[in-house]
Amino acid sequence: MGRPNEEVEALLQEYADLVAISGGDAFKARAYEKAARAIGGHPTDVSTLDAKGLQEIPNVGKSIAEKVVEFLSTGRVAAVEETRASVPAGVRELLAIPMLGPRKAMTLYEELQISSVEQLLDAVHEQRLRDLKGFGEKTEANILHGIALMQKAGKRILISAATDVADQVVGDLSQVEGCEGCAYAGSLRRMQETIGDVDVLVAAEASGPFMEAFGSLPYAAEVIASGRKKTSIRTTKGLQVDLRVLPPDSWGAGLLYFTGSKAHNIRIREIAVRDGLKLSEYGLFRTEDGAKVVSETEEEIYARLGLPWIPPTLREDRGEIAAGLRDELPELVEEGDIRGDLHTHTDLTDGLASLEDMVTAAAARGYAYYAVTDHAPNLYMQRMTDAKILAQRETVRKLDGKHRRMRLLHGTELNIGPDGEVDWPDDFLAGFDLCVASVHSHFRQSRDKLTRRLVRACENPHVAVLGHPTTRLIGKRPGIDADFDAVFEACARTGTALEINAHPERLDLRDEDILRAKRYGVKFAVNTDAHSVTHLPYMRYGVGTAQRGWLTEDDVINTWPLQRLRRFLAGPKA
Ligand code: DGT
Ligand code: CA
Ligand code: CA
Ligand code: ZN
Repeated sequence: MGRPNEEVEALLQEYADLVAISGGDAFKARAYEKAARAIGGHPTDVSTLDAKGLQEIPNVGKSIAEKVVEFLSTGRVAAVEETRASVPAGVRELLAIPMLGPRKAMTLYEELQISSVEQLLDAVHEQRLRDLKGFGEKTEANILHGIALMQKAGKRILISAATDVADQVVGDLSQVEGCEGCAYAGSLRRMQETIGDVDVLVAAEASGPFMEAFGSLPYAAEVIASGRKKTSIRTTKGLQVDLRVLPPDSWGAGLLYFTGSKAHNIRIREIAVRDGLKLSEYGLFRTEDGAKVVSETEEEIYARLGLPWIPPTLREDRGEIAAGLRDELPELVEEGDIRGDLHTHTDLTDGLASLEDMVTAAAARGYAYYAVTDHAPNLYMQRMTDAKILAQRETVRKLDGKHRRMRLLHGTELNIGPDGEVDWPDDFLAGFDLCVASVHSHFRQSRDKLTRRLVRACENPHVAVLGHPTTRLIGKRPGIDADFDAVFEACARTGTALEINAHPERLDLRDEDILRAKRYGVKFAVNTDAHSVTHLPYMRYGVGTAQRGWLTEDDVINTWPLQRLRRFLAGPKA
């Protein structure tokens, strides 16, 4: 897929895993991992760089740069192939299990010859792991839990990966002669947090040329099924894409039908039936004589059923039909309403880009304001100090207003400690424009303890935003087990905004939690938590999630003018 940086990132990460599994130098494995991350987050297309240019990317040295050049020119790297050959594929598969690292995977293979997830499950159930050095009942429980998480995520993929593929397919098919319309539908149009397959629709008189073009796209690895109405492919990255070609005059009906959700479709079909109508992917018809009523646009179909057009992100049968019938649909927040990002990092901690580069990229997005919130000292590996953050503040003040007049806020992302305490004393915290506070450790405390911990963080007068509140990582780590109703209540009471973290692996809070929290009168902040300039556009996924939670501009503090935002930050707490 036209994203060399991601391909190189995946290759270097695989190599890092292979080195670690095969008992190689841990330092070397870490070096490859860091380089993988740096290249993945690098804004320039690496295929346009030579070895020298590559070495200007942080964490990319000579030997790594040479491997990247080798990969970009030949599609393979000899050193990686060699290491691959020495590690059974099944062992590397084990690494996909959350909470199972390379060292343990290697032990499992060497001591018990385990080289697949099934074999590992058998061994756990037969209690064969307990006798291994470094394993115990707790490890067994973790492994079982990890496997369950992985299986639950199944083959669903992150919304970002699906969006990249869908944009590419829509772009390519729009070029085919005779195309009168092309768009993606399904769960991706509804912006669900993970995507099973991508559904693309084309409006055209003749389907043949589109089916043909689709099957021969350079990133189509395999045609799974092909027909006159529908063709399915699997991309080189393993994602399924379905293409359906519709007659142009049933575009609206097709779009509505294939956007779903199934539950939403069933509801509107019920309304149609009550009106003596029949709704299909071809249009709305009179039951009596089969005469077509409307079919060309979604608006016309909804209107004939007594409904306003319903935004796809609401089409989940969560009350949108009833609200539409009463003409009480929310005016959803949109990406264009976002005036700034309130949770971002730089290379002062674990970000990949400098403060200047992040600010320049943020200003290019047209933001009115932007907060820099690097990690605080209690996340020891980030090595933050008072001196460093104060020096950063000076630079922030100098850059304030210099890029397209964008205003800068100097903040930090605090760590919520095991008892709800945060970094730095009160007087030091008072110097920040904004404090985000997040849980980064001690995920497995008791429910009571976790709840009290989060509530206490909200009660801290300096904490304005609760960052990635559940800390879940999609397909990798479950959210923490707290009484979130109590947390939402505390946020509302203390004027603490809940973050909707837009990173596609987090999307935290998720839609259902947002809906619940909104009932407490909480405000939200949609933030990217960007660690590189390439993460700033993740905002769209956060806004999609906010829409799925029925949020309006008024609910989201970073759509507000700066003055109103500042009043909120000073808050009832001040
Ligand atoms: P996914 O792919 O699992 O992330 O979820 P969707 O919603 O994209 O589901 P998918 O790809 O199976 O189908 C796309 C849409 O097409 C779905 O949301 C509703 C519609 N659809 C497909 N098959 C049927 C069906 O048999 N009955 C109804 N009512 N709708 C269907
Ligand atoms: Ca789908
Ligand atoms: Ca599908
Ligand atoms: Zn964080």
